[in-house]
Parts: sequence; structure tokens; C-alpha cells
Amino acid sequence: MPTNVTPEYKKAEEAYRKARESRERLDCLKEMLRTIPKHKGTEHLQADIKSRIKQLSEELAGPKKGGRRSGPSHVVRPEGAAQLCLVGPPNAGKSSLHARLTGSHSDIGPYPYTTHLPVPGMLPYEDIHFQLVDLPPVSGDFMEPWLINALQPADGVLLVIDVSDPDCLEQVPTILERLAEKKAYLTTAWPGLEQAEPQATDETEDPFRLDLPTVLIANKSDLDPDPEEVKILEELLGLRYPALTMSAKSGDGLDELGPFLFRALEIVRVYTKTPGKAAEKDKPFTVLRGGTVLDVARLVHKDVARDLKFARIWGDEVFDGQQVGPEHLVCDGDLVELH
Ligand SMILES: Nc1nc2c(ncn2[C@@H]2O[C@H](COP(=O)(O)OP(=O)(O)O)[C@@H](O)[C@H]2O)c(=O)[nH]1
Ligand SMILES: [Mg+2]
Repeated sequence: MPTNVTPEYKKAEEAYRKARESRERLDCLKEMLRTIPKHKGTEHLQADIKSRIKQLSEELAGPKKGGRRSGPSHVVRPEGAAQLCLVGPPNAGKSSLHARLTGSHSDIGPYPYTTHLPVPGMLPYEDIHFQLVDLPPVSGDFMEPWLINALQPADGVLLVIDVSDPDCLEQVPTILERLAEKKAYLTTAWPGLEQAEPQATDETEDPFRLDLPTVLIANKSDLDPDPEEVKILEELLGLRYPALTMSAKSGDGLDELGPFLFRALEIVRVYTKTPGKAAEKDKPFTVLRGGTVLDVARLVHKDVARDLKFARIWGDEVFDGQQVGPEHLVCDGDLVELH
């Protein structure tokens, strides 16, 4: 990695890491290319940035008429409290789980090639939703070239395996390798869970490294009812992902996903009110841990964020109606009045 990059470049890189929308990411990449010091030490990174600009521009340009690429974009725009992608070997039950959890028709979609495209769906949990994105399988033989792009906006991964299939002992390491080749790493580090292993926080880290908190979903528990099975598998695999055992068939364990995600991602729900009016208690905005009043304002509207002076806030950690600044951290259940 290059040393001696300018603060301008660092800022662009930071913005890229935070950007969730493809168009925003593209703008950040262009800014990175503009500001990166042009010398031998950065040649690799310059090339990487250029190829990502090309890839993303094509992705955003949509289907090519008569070209090889056709059909909708492979990147699902994030919605709801968080986006989680389903990754796993063929036949693990990803689409079945997706269908049961979100009411989607992922496996019996109206298009003949449904399984070759990302399929979004919403998992309800209390008064919020998590977006689950069903993806085609990853195997030793094949991984869709666009799969890595589809993972970019995700807040986490559901690594789905068929717990009754001994092949998963080979499939899981293969999947991790294939993703790592493309700089995507499935990590055990969820913001709201105690860290299973220390995470490296290297300042000069590769900006294109994608770390995704991952939960192992041991599906088809109806075929292998041993509750210890997933622990044994993890031990054999040398992995320490948090794990949930479930069955798309019987419905067993499906209820645990929402509460797990809420806790592991440290989702913060914030209700808003307009001055002089009643609170909107049915539809919260959500931010992740560390979210501020300003982040909430951005969700309401970008003009509201731009013009934000202060907020009044009601909640467990504040006095009723306390006046706070834009950088004030919000807590789950807070009611915020933006001024
Ligand atoms: N017994 C059992 N079969 C399942 C379960 N989940 C999925 N299946 C079956 O496994 C096969 C593959 O499922 P599918 O959802 O298409 O897997 P995908 O390739 O990972 O999307 C289908 O025949 C499903 O009916 C489960 O929990 N238990
Ligand atoms: Mg499928």
C-alpha cells in the first residue's frame, strides 16, 4: 500500500468506504483517482481504481443492447434497517429460506433465470425490516463475476449451509477462498457481539478490502436434528462465526434471525416528530450503532440535514425535550424533533 498519500486522497478513500450507493461509490472512485499521488508506488492502486471505475460505470449504464450483458442491475439498493446477503453452496436452501423469511418467491420466480440474479426481500422484525438478498450459489466451479459487486452494499452475510450434508466441510473453505480472491472477507466481528478474534485495524489497509460480518446458518435441521451438529462443524472447519440452526422446511429456528440481526448490528430506532405535532410512533428511522442526530436528519431528507441546527430529544439517556447538537449519538427508542 502506498505511503505518503495526501489528506485529500485519504478523505476520498474514507468516503468510498462509507458510500453505499453505486453512483456515490463511482464518484468517490473518481475522486480517489484524481487525488492519488501519481508515482510508481501507487501504480497498482491506480490500476485497481481504474478497473473499478470501469466496472461500476458499466454496471450503472444498465443492459447493453445486443451485448453480452443484459437484464437488471446486479446491485440491490439497500432498504430497511440493514442489508444481508445470502451466500452459500448450491442446494443449501438459500432460496427456500429467503422465501420463508421474506415471503418472496425466490425459488419459483416469474423469470426463467431468477436464480442467476440477486433477489431482494424484506424480513419483518418488530417495527422494522431487514433486507435479505438471495444470491446464486458459490462453488469451486463457478461464481458469478458480479457477485462481489452485489456484496458491496451489504451490512452482513448469512452463510447458509446444509447441515446434513458432509460436503459442506469442503464447500465452506472453498467459498471463503473464492471470496477472498476478490478481497471479500467473511468475518466474525459483528458490532454488537463480543469479538471472537481481534480485528486488524491497519490504517494503510487496502481500500477495496470488504469485511462482512457473517452468521452461519445451519439449514435443514429437520434432516439432522442433533443440536450440537453446527458446533462440531465449526470446530472441524476451524471457524467461529455465530451460528443459527434452522429449517426452511419445518420453519424451526426462523424466528431467531430478526432478534439476532437487531442485536448483532446494534440497530438503533429513532422516531421523529415535527415541532408542534404528534410523534410518528409507527415508522422509525434506523441507524447503526454510533449513529447521530445528523444521520437521522439525512434519512429524513438531505435538505433537513443541510439546514439542521439542533434537535430536541426524548429518550432514556436524556432529559425530556433536551436540546442536542447534530453530533449527538442517538439511542434505540429515542424521539427526535429536528430544528
Ligand atoms: N429437508 C429440507 N429440505 C430443504 C430445506 N431447505 C431447502 N430444502 C430443499 O433443498 C433443495 C434446494 O433448496 P434451494 O432453496 O433451491 O437451495 P439454494 O440452491 O441454496 O437456493 C430444494 O429441494 C429444497 O426443497 C430444509 O430446511 N429442509
Ligand atoms: Mg437458489
